Amino acid sequence: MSPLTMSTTATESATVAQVAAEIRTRQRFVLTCHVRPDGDAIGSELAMAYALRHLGKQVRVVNRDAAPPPLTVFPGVGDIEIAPQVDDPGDAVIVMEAGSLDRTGVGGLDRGFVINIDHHIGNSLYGAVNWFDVSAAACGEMVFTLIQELGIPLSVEIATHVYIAILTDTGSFHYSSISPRTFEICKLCVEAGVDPPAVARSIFDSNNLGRLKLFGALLNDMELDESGRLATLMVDETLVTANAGTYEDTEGLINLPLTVKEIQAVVFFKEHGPDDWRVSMRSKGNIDINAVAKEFGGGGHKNASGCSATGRLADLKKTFREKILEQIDKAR
Ligand SMILES: [Mn+2]
Repeated sequence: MSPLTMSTTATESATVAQVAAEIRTRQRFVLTCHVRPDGDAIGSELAMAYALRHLGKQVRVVNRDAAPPPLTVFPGVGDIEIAPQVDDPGDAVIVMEAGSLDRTGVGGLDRGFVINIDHHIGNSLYGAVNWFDVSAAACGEMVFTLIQELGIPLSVEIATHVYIAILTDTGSFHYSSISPRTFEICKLCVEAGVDPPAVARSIFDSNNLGRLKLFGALLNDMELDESGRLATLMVDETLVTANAGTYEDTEGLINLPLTVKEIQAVVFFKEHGPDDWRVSMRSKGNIDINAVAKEFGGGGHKNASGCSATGRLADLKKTFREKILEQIDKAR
């Protein structure tokens, strides 16, 4: 993928005013986010889509993967195009929540004018304009700021998607990335008509029985380190098939062990092929789980991060346990 001409230096973020200026002068937009989108990715995109349409812009939202099923009840989710390729990148492509252009899984974006909006540590600054803020609890916070900068009123649709982005990306207000601003934004969203209990019920209480049973089976096999502070979970094709579930059904499982008071961190291994693993990690408070993910070329946030790793599971478990326990000790 050829890098585009940068209007900012490699380590410097554009300002929200610069991003707003680039948006004002353009008319046709393609919005996208990372593969296997989460609530922040979908919420950020759709809040932005509603905002741009308010300005009379033409907007397409194109993702490689469908939104998580619990989100399908929210406005605009049904209009997202699912495609691996974009033939016409419009006047600008706004990429949200993606550390690199490859992370979108959508081809053809590099031919457009790319505006990169992200709050992850280690964004590769692939855009013509790169706006990043690692202090934002969600990309949705940045989108909110941008919408304000553009002078667009907070409709209930925009507010709903900003709220979804924040609610999901903070792990229901559990992660250390939360700031007073997070609540200021949520307050304005609620004033604009968001119904927090209804949103929470739709997102978190939409389980099916099969998924609950798969959770049960995987939790039954959960391992704890000797000190009882680190939980290890694993899923492979055999386990999924035996429980008549899918890999998508394991979404959210990783957060459950952290509800145990003594457990400080979780590592979850998902098999993607022979000796090929996707590793997701979660931690509490000051424990920097992202430091471990970074060592394996991954990334995310201090309390929620992930990477890929190859090797025998027994070896990987040992390696990750050691590195995570090191971080747990460091945070004390
Ligand atoms: Mn995010």
